[in-house]
Amino acid sequence: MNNNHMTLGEFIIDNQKHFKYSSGEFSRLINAIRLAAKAVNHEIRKAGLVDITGASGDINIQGETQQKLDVLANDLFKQTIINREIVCGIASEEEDDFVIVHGKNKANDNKYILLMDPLDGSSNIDVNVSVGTIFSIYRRVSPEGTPVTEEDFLQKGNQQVAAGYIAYGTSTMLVFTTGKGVNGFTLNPAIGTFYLSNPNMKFPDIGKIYSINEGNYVHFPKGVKEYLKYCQEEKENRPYTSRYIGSLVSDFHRNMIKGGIYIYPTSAIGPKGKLRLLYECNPMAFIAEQAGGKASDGYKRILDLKPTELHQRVPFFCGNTQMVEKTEEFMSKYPEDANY
Ligand code: AHM
Ligand code: MG
Repeated sequence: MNNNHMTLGEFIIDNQKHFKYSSGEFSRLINAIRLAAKAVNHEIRKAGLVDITGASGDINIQGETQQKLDVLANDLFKQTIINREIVCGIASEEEDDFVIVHGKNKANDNKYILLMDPLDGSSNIDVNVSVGTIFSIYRRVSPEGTPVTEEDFLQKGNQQVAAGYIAYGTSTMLVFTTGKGVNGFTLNPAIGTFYLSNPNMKFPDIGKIYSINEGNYVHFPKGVKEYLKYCQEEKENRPYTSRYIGSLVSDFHRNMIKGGIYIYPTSAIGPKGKLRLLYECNPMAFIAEQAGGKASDGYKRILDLKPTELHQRVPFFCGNTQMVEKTEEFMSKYPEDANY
C-alpha cells in the first residue's frame, strides 16, 4: 500500500506479523492508546474554550501541583486501557503507586504492562503551548495469572517492547517504535484518523540545536557548562541554535526532525535531575536509539540503568548521536558527577 494513505489501524494490522509476540494483544493495546490519544486530544483542543485549565489543587507524589488536564488525561488513558482488559498493570507519573488491573475472576492473564506520563509539560497548557503524552510497554516478568508486582515495572529500559509519544502541537502526532524503527502518524481531526506521515524517522547526521533550560546555568555541573560554551563558540559549524519549549515531547520531536540534543542535567537545585526514568527517559531513549540517536545520563546508556523506584529521576542527554557523545566527552572530565 502507498504509505501516503496508510492509516495507523492498517499499519498495526500490517505489522502484527513482524512483531515477535504477535498474539493480537499488543495490537489491541496500541489501538487502545490510539483511542485514548484521540480523547485527550479532544479535551486539549477545547482547553482554551472552557474553564477546565488551571491547577486542580491536588499535589502529586513529586510535590507538584497537578493541572486539571493532567488528571483528566490520566483518567482517560487508564480507563480506556483498563476497560479493554489488555494490560495487567499500569504505572503513571500522576499516580503514587502502580495500578493492578484485575481481569475477570480476579486473575489477569494479560502479558503487558503500561507506563505513562499522561500529560507531559502540562504547565504549558495555560499559555497555549504544545504538550505531550509519553508511553512505554513491557512484558511482565511475574507469572501470568497473578497480580503484577513492582518488579514488573522496575525493568531496565532495554526490555521495552514498545514506546511512543503523542505530540499535541499544531497538529496531533502519534510517534512510536516497536524496536523496528520509528514511525509517525498525523491525526486528521476532521475524520479522527491517524495517517502515516513520517515513516522510518531518523535523526539527521548533523545536529545544530541544543535544548536546555539555560536559566539554571549557574547550578549545572561543570561538564554541562563547558559543553554549553562549546555550543556557543564560533568555530566549525558553531555556534549552534538554542531552542527550548519546556515540553519534552515537543523539544525531542523537533530535534529528531531537525537534528539536536535535549539536556536536563543534575543541578544544585535538582541533584538527580528532573525527568523520570520510567515515564520519560526510557521511552524517549528507546525512540531516540531507534531513530539512530542516543540517550545517556552523561556517562551511561539510559536503557541499561536498573531502576530502583517507580518515580526515580535521572539526568537526561538525548538526541543526535554525535552531540550526545560530545556531552559525554565533557562529562567524563568530571567522573565525580556520575554519582548523582
Ligand atoms: P512535568 O512532567 O511535570 O510536565 O515535567 C516535565 C517537563 C518536560 O516536559 C520539560 O522538558 C521540563 O519539564 C521542563 O522543565 P523546566 O521548566 O525546569 O525547564
Ligand atoms: Mg512529565
